[in-house]
Amino acid sequence: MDNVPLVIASGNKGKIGEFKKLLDDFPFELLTQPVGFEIEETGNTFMENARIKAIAVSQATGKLSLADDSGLSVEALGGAPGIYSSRYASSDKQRIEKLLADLKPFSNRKAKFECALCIASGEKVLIEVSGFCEGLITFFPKGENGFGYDPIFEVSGLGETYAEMDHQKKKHIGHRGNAFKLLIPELNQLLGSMKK
Ligand code: ITT
Repeated sequence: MDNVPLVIASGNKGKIGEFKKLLDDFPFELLTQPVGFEIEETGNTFMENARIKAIAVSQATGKLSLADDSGLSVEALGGAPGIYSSRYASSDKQRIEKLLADLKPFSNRKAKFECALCIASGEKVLIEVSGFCEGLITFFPKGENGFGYDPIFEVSGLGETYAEMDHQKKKHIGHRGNAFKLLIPELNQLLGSMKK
């Protein structure tokens, strides 16, 4: 069977880079979404937004698509920025600065990274899974790897931020990797059904 075209329904280079590595062993031809493609994330949950993105990109391209909606929920901030993680400020640097400033008055640094993944074909949702990772918000950025909020998210029990880990370690314990572990059997089943 030829590789199956799969559009990564994301404009976030960090996410796309992680998906390229996560999907390395699968028989997919990975494609990017149309240049300038934008869709309003009107959902109230990570999963609703993942569905909205996956369906919109699949309908626009006529191909199978994979969307990821993810974000960081901080306990002392009542779960903010949560589903608004990308809209919290206008660049990764500003988002980190704002989060550290907003959290300054609090000693509770507990936070949770979540990731919802959705695979759609046209308007049909074929697979949806989610994963999370618990941790603490650091007092200043640490580490050079990764993207987004990685330098200020320290994984519980490890004392290391995502940005201090290599890709393999983040894949093993991170929110996207945890969601991906649940996606693997479903993807194998989907690919199996496409061969028939
Ligand atoms: P797409 O919707 O096009 O995929 P986005 O960046 O807008 O891109 P989201 O709406 O899911 O994606 O917003 C997630 C925010 O959380 C965004 O600011 C990301 O950079 C950040 N984020 C998601 N996963 C992350 C990770 O593994 N490490 C650090 N930051 C992450």
